[in-house]
Amino acid sequence: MMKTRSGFIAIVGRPNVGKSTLLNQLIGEKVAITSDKPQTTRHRISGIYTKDDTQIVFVDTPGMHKAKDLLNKRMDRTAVQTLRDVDGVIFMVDRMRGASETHIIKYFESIHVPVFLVINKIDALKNKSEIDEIIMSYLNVYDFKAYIPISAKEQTHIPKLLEEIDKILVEGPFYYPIDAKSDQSQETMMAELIREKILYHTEEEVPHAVFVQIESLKYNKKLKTLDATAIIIVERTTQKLILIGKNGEKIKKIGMEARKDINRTLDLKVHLELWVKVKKDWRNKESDLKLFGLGDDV
Ligand SMILES: Nc1nc2c(ncn2[C@@H]2O[C@H](COP(=O)(O)OP(=O)(O)OP(=O)(O)O)[C@@H](O)[C@H]2O)c(=O)[nH]1
Ligand SMILES: [Mg+2]
Repeated sequence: MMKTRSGFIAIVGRPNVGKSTLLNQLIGEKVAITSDKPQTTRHRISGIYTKDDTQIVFVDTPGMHKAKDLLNKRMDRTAVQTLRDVDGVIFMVDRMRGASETHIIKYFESIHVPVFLVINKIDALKNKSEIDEIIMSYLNVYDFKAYIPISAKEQTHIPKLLEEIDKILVEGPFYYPIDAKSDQSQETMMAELIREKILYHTEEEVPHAVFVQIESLKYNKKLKTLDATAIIIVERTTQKLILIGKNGEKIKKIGMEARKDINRTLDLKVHLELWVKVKKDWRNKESDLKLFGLGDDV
């Protein structure tokens, strides 16, 4: 039998630095949703990279920050716990070291695996010398395995990052079939794609107050489509009104874009029905979080 090599690599960092964008580029497919709003990723998502004799499971995590509500505290903990189960860590940053980066680095002291400092968004820097300034601010605070400037968006230096990760892999089994790309169910991915459109079309507190749940999925033999009903949960009636929009225009647009993306990303023809429901303060209720798969035991 062929000898195989494998490993689990966590991707951690502050919210909005580009972790999920990198995951998607590494896998070559949309595995995780992304947005310009912080706290987009809420649970850990594995993206599976398989090439020749090598399989790397990249574990995307929610952005780490000082959390206020129970949901965000849970998200933070998810990221911290992921650090314990991996063979290496990508610590992603997009600026010089500040208090929040220093806070995250503290968690690396108790794990005994290599940590790569990945400086993302170099396409947005005006000057190459800024990369050096950023790297300098991280020297002497932790013994990073390597310092790798990249642009996840423009796919700059991603092979270099893979090369560095490859060096730390050891002999091990393939944990997933060779054609697997993600550990997410189709249903979860569908809900995530709907949430991504909501993130795009709403502002301020609304994106954070939303949870999407697929209520029913039925195959329609006659039309050869999947009939899906999704419930969009918000925390207040005002948020519900914002989401629905004037004459229902906003929700219609969200539904249309989600349907198109589900078709493109999951290769599924769906008929999508969206309902908006208010569940007061769900982000702070253990019972609701549990119901949504974000409970204490995850
Ligand atoms: N200019 C530039 N923007 C980027 C790059 N990578 C990601 N972005 C943008 O940064 C924003 C955040 O990207 P995400 O991938 O959702 O960030 P994240 O770290 O997963 O965020 P959370 O899930 O909220 O923690 C999006 O608007 C991306 O398009 C990059 O290399 N260059
Ligand atoms: Mg993310």
